Amino acid sequence: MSSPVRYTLNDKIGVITIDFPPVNALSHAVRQGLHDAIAAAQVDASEAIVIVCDGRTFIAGADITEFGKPPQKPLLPDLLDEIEASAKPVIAAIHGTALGGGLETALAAHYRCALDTARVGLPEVKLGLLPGAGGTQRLPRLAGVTAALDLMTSGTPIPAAKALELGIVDRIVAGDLRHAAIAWACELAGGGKGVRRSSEQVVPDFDPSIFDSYRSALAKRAKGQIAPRHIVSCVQAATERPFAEGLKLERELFLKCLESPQSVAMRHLFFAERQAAKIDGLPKDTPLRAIDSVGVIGGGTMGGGIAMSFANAGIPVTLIEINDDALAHGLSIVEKNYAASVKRGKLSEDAAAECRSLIKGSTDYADLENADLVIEAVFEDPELKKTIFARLDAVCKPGAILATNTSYQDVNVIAAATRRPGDVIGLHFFSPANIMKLLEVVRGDKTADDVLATCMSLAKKIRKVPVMSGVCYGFIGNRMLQPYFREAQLCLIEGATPAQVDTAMEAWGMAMGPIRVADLAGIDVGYKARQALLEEERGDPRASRVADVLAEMGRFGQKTGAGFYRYDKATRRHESDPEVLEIIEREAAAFGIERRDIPDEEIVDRLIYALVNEGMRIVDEGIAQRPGDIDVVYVYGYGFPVARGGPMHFADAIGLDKVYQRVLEFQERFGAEAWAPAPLLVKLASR
Ligand code: T1G
Repeated sequence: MSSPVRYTLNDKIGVITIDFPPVNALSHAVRQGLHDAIAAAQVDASEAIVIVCDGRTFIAGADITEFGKPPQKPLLPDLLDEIEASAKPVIAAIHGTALGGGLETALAAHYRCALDTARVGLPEVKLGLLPGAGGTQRLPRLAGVTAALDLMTSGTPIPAAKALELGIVDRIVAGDLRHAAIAWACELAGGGKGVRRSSEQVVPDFDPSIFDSYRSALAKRAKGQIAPRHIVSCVQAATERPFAEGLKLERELFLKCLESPQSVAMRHLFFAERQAAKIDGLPKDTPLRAIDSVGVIGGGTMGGGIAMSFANAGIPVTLIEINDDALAHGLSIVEKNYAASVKRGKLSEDAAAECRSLIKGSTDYADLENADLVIEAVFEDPELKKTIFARLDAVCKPGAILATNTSYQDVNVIAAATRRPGDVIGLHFFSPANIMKLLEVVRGDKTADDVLATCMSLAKKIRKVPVMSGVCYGFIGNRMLQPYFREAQLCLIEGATPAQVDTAMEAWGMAMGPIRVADLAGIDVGYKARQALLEEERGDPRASRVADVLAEMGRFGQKTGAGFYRYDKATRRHESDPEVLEIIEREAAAFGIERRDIPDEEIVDRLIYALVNEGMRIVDEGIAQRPGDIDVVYVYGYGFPVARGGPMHFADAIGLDKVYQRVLEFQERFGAEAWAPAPLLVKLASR
């Protein structure tokens, strides 16, 4: 098998070319090839060396698929020391994204040039890791402590212009990168410019208190994650210890992270997210429909956010409302959201104005006749949705995709309201739709393959993470949320307080506890959904009584200033409300429940295992293609901790037999039907 690394002598410049699709990851073969090429260049007639990549990007990091396997030499840190030790100047020529070990390779080189479209970054922290090939020691020496900490603890890449400003790259080039890099190498060699080792640079001045301020900020922002705080220790070592000693600490802490369950979980999510974008059985070359214009029905919170998602990706949107007042209100929400993004520095004034200009309002469905995609985002009234789809069927051009943003309704029933059910699909956005990354793509029984493929690929274009779901009540996310909320409500009526349930779940890692989520989503929403169900479909009355009482009192949550908690009008801060505790005790007594102290561990297990058990059913029924899809849904849509990898990965990590035993125990204690173990759980646990 030929090496993915070529070495050619171009006049007096040695050119090392890496060609290892799709992203030139530093696999063993690439490392070996680089090692051989650098060694060859040391002894040939070359006067300088260029490292450049073929394909769509410079090295995008170590090969993540090799993690967890026995390491093969040359190891990356040693290879990069060889590159830095080269007697001849080494130039890294960057295009696409130089990430992780890729940027570290460039930092070990003596000079760096980049195309103006390039981006560089150290995203290891998103994998529960830290830069493990000298990045924590070389970057502070080149770009300073603050920039180094920001790049490594955020994991967010920066554009080439910013990298130039920070001294990470030395030159921005345009046009033919390889040619420009070779020309520059000639210049350097001709100008007698020798090697310039990053490890020998001195860290620019810095404020020593920076490390503690980052530690406290990260303790909040990356609650419970180990990699961010190890990154701070490594960067601090770069300012206090000789390079070699700093490298030693980096290696030690890198291996700690690599072996941690957190990194295993986050690496699982990396691949699960990419797998989720693939539809089993759908040919890769399924033709896609062109989506150059979009219509959105309903200018409420969801409709406005959905319109912004498309406008932010440069796709013009027509926002439809029933009358001018409603339209003006809808557009004012969009205005406010863009103003807020500018205020937070997320968007420049110009960019916001440009996106805003792509959103047009109308009250006339005829303005949708040429739209390629129309998304209905009105409130959850099944009859209203059917009426809208019948109108769209009459107005929209053949080949237009008709989508519903329903959170739980039957997409097949909605599709049947048209003569073109093959063009109907569910696109379930999450609130706020212009921020939340998750998009549940709901495949109806008659949804055409090209409609599905188009929407999965479109999701990436509007910077969403797509996960396909089959049709069932609540699809993947909201269906699993029902038993999760059921257990939260039962823990309340059996003895816990709202604060105890939320604190237990947030300490475990959930972004927000279930009771606060109920107040945020609106207690009236769940109440109306229950009222729309038949009595026997509403499930255990003990699990909704308190919420029903609050809803009937007009306590809908944050939006009314009171729900399970009371909310401060100005700060929106929540506080416990003794009146709610009285209601819980009264309703418990009405059910004849003797309330007891419930340990936090039991609260966590009941809620998380309820999720897992329902997740098993969803996989078994084929509603989700694979367990990893469920993990992506919960991490991107429901604030499940990334460091635990999602509910299904978490169950695997602690052992399905242990989960099964606990579910059986709960079945014994809390009810045969609610806690009936999913057949797939029984099967896998017994194996
Ligand atoms: N290793 C192995 N496979 C990778 C990979 C990597 N680093 N990066 C991408 N792939 C695969 C991916 O699974 C997919 O495969 C295909 O490439 C296309 O990816 C020592 C420890 C580069 C911005 O974290 O962020 O270096 O699904 O669909 O949207 O300090 O990939 O087609 O079979 O994402 O155009 C640090 C990870 C590693 C960057 C391109 N590097 N990659 O995005 O394509 S740790 C990263 C990305 C490290 C050192 C440490 C993105 C991308 P498949 P894609 P994309």
